[in-house]
Amino acid sequence: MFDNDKMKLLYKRMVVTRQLEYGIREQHKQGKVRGPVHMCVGQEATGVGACACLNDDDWVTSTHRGHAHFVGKGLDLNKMVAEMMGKSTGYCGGKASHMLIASREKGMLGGCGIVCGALGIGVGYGLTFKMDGSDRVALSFLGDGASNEGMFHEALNMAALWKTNNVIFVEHNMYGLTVRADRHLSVENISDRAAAYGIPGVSIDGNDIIAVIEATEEAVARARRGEGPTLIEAKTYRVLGFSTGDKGGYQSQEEIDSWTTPDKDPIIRFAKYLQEKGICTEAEIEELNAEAQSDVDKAIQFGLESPYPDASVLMEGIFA
Ligand SMILES: Cc1ncc(C[n+]2csc(CCOP(=O)(O)OP(=O)(O)O)c2C)c(N)n1
Ligand SMILES: [Mg+2]
Repeated sequence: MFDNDKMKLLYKRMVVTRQLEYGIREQHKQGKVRGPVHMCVGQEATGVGACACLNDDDWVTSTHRGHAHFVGKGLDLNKMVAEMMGKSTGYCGGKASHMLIASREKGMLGGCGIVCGALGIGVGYGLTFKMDGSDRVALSFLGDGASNEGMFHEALNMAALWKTNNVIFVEHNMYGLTVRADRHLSVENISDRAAAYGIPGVSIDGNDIIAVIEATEEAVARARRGEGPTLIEAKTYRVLGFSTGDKGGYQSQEEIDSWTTPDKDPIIRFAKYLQEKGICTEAEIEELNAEAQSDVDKAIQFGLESPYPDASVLMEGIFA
C-alpha cells in the first residue's frame, strides 16, 4: 500500500475524474465537445487504483471509456480537456478526441475504438518487455463485453503461453452497450476464464480502491518477476449509461440506485476509509474536493480558450 500523500492524491484523482465527467457532459451539451462521449462515473476506483500501481514507463492500453485511466496515469488535465475539445493544445494536437488520448511520457498508449483491440497491442508490448529482459509491465483495460471477443481469447492464450509481462484488467460494469451481463456472458465471473489459459484469475469489488490496489500490486509483481499475466476482474457499475448518445431505458432506476448508495459509491467509500484510518480529516476531504473541482474548472477554461489546429497540420501524423 502507499504512503498517506499518495493515498490523498488517489482520492483527488478519483474526484477529478468524476467532476471531469460532469464538466465534459455539460460542454458536450453546449457543442464544445463533439461525438459520443463514454463516461465512467461510478468506475473511478478501477482506473485510478490500478494505474497507481504502475510507473511512468509501464504501458497502459485503454478502452473507449478511458478518462479514469488517463487521470490515473497522471496525464495533464489541461491537455486532456483541450484534446477532448479538438484543440491544438491537446495531447494529440486535437486529432484524438476524448477517446484516443495518448502520452508516451506517461506510458499511456491510448484508448481504442475497437472493442478489445488494444489488448492485442498490450500483449505485444508485454512480449517485447519479456524478450528485452525488462521488468516493465503492460496493463490493458477492457470491458465485460470485450471479454467475449475473439481477441480476448487469442491474447490470453499467447500471453499465458509466453508468460508475457502483462496485467489484463477487466472493468466489469454489468453492461456491454445496452445488453446486461447475464444476457451476454456465459459465466458469472469472467475471472473463471483464466483457468482455460492456466493463469491466475481473480474477481474483486471494483468499487473498493483498496481491493483494486491489492489485486493489481500482486499481478504487477508477478509480471515483473517474469512469471506471466494475471486476469483481474473488477465488478463495478456504469452509472451514466453507454455514452452521451445513449437514450437509456434499459438500466432500471432501482438498479442504478442500488449502485450509488454511500456504501457502494467508490468515492464516498474511499473518503470514509481515509477518515477511519486517520489519513484525512473531514475538512481535508472537503479541501481535496474543492481542489479537484477547481482543477477541472481551470482545465475546461484552458480548453475553451485554446485555438483549433491550423488546417496545415491536417495530413501530419497520417499513414497512407
Ligand atoms: C470490435 C468491435 N465490435 C463492436 C463495437 C461496438 N461497440 C462499441 S462499445 C461496445 C460495448 C463494449 O462493452 P464493454 O466491453 O462491456 O465496455 P463498456 O462500454 O461497458 O465500458 C460495442 C459493442 C466496436 N466498437 N468494436
Ligand atoms: Mg461493460
